[in-house]
This record gives sequence, C-alpha cells and structure tokens, in this order.
Amino acid sequence: MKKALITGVTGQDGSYLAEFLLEKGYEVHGIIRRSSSYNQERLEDIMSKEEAEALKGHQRFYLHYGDVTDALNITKIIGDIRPDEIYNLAAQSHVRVSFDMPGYTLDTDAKGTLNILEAVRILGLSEKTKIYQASTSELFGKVQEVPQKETTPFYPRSPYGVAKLYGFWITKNYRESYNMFAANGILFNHESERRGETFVTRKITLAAARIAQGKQKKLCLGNLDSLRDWGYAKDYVECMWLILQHDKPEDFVIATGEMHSVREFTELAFKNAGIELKWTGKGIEEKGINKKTGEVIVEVDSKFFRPAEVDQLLGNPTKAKTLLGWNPTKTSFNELIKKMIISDMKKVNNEQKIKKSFD
Ligand code: NAP
Ligand code: G4F
Repeated sequence: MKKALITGVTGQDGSYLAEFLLEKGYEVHGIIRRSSSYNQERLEDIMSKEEAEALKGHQRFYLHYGDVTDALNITKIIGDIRPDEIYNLAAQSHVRVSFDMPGYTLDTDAKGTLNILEAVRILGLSEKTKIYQASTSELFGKVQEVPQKETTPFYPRSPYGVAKLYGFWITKNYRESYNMFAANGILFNHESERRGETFVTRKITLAAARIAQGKQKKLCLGNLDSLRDWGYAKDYVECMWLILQHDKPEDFVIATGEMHSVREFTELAFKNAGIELKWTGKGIEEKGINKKTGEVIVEVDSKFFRPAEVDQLLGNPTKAKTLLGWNPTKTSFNELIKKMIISDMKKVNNEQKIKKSFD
C-alpha cells in the first residue's frame, strides 16, 4: 500500500486530495496545526468513514500535529512515516493577507517548502519519496504573456507570490541538484463548496445565498474588473496526483483556459440564487442593483483593494492535457457556480435552523 503525506490537509485542496488518495487505495497521513478552536470540518466525511474502518482494523487515515515552519517536527514526521509521496499544500494562502503578514507568509510558503525538501534529503529518502509543491499562477502576477504557460516569465505582485516563487525555485533546485522527484503544479484559481470564506468566489456565493434568504442586506467587494481563470478544486487535485505519476518530474500549468471577471462571477452567482442584477455607476461608485426590488445589494469598498493587483490570469493547460491526459473543462464555469450556490443555499438555511433552536 502506497503512503502519502499531505501538509495543509485541513484546507480546501488537502481535504479533496485526502479523499481522492483514499479512494485510490493509499494510506494517507495529514499534518494538522494545533488550534484552540475546531479546524477539521472539511475532514468530517473522511473521519466518519474512517472510524468505521478503524473498528474493523482497516485504518488508512492518520493525522499528526505539526507545522511546516518547524523543521524538527517536519523531519520527525517524515522520518516516522517514510512516505512514497508528499503533497506540500500548507500555506498562508490569502494574497491580501500576505501584505499584512509578509514575514509569516515567507516562513510558511518559502521556508516551509525548504524544510520538507531538506528533511527528505537528510533522511536519505531522495530516491523513495516524490514531492508535489503547490505552486501558483500568482507567480505570473503582472503577466508577461497571455495566456500563461510553463515557459512564461514570472513577475509576482505580492508577498505571497514572492514567497511562492522561492518555493517554486527551491523545488526545481532540489530536483536538479539531488536528482529528487520534486515537481511544481502551477495551479490557477480553483474554487469549490469548501473554499475559504474570504476568497472572492466563496464570499460572493455565501452573500448571494444570505441575501436571497433575507439574512444579509449587502455585499461589499473590491476590484470587480479583476480577471481570473477559475476551475473546480475537485478536478484539480486529480492533477496533483497525475503530476507525481508522470514518468519524470516536471512542472505543469493547471488551468481551464477560460477567463472571467469578478463582476461576471457575481452576476451569475446571484442569478443562480434567483436574483437578477443590473450594474450602474463606474469605479468606486459602481453598484449592483436587484432588478426586481431596485435595492442596492452590491457595492465597491476600497478596503478590499490590494497595494498591488494581479489584473488578469489566464492559463494554457496544453502540457497537462497532452502529457497527463487531464481534462481541464470537466466542470464548466457555470457548473462550478451552481455547485457553490446550491451548497451555500443549504448552509444558510441550516444556519437559520441552528439559530432558531437557540431562540
Ligand atoms: P487553504 O484552504 O488556505 O489551506 C491551507 C492549508 O495550509 C490549511 O490546511 C492550513 O491549516 C495549512 N497551513 C497554513 N499554515 C500552515 C503551517 N505553517 N504549517 C502547516 N500547515 C499550515 O488553501 P487551498 O486553497 O487548499 O490551497 C492549497 C495550496 O495550494 C496552498 O499552498 C495554496 O497556496 C496553493 N494554491 C491554491 C490555489 C487555489 O486557487 N486554491 C491556487 C494555486 C495554489 P489551517 O486549517 O490550520 O489554517
Ligand atoms: O479570491 P481571491 O482572494 O484570490 P487570489 O488573490 O486570486 O488568490 C487565490 O488564487 C491564487 C492562484 O492564482 C492562489 F495562489 C491563492 O492562494 C488564492 O487561492 O481574489 C481574486 C480576485 C483578486 O483580483 C481580488 O482583488 O478578486 C479580487 N477581489 C475583488 N473583491 C476580491 C474582493 N478578493 C477578495 N478576497 N475579496 C474581495 O472582496
């Protein structure tokens, strides 16, 4: 049975990847951070299935306390498990927050990556353990070419992008220096029902659901003109695995090849929640109005602008399509939004029920 270790297992991608690898028959180990509040919600499905399996003596999912900034702890965990594959997904992954916490973002996203590579090397696991590094389209930042592919020059625009640039290059450097199977997935934005609530897509789908159910009055956003290549997270974790099954370690762009604006995402999310929007005004004065009631339900707030913005991202997934046989358009833009809205409509409805039970 192959063993995989996932850092960032409690996150959006980590939880989908753990499910994917368990279905493939792996023994899966995940690193979780000690937290004073519960941080394993996205793992609940796995945990309930695993509880039953563990009772039968078939446990295949294990959690370990750790932090990628703690080299000693990471080396111990990797040494104990001796995994066949490591997926390094742990990160301070919020671009806006990286401007507030550049030092912590550096420690986790850059040094954390080094800690993992170095642990594998000093433990003598370089020939056994394959490493996937969660690289990002934020490396392209101020884009030097449209669409972006594996050979497009990088120009990061945030402390997050710069820290991930180190992660990208140190992964490539260990591959070239020590002949390790270490590969970067340069993933473009991918979203889901499990997306963190402060990323723009999820902020929009949750607000659309709450406004549709009368639980929120208004949604305030930043740059509506920003363009992103948005895919579905569940489709993207398959690619992480495919990258490590490829015959040699290489870096891959993973994207849909389609680009949409934040404004377009907002319009479609509200439409799926049963509300038609019309737009008036320009720039900071732009407003989204409920066509039926005339109420202003979307506004622009400059507090969500970034000190430096990535205006557009559009990926060219040809290499992944050709060499990995991956299908980038399995879930369309519309289907993605529909899935997120259906899930958030249910969530908001349950929030009401939970609240009522305390009234
Ligand atoms: P996410 O939901 O924010 O999850 C991040 C995970 O990292 C969480 O499990 C978090 O733990 C963990 N973590 C944070 N700091 C850590 C530390 N110091 N030590 C150990 N674990 C730590 O992110 P995601 O969307 O799943 O993304 C997964 C990875 O892909 C990240 O590296 C991200 O930068 C990268 N990426 C994401 C996208 C995207 O569009 N989603 C695109 C390109 C690249 P807690 O739950 O305890 O906070
Ligand atoms: O959803 P976002 O915060 O994602 P962003 O910055 O593109 O980063 C995500 O994707 C990267 C891959 O390209 C990952 F590496 C990274 O870890 C993360 O998962 O913002 C998307 C766009 C930005 O241009 C932002 O300025 O939406 C714009 N935006 C407009 N209003 C907003 C808002 N973003 C957020 N978070 N909140 C707003 O109110």
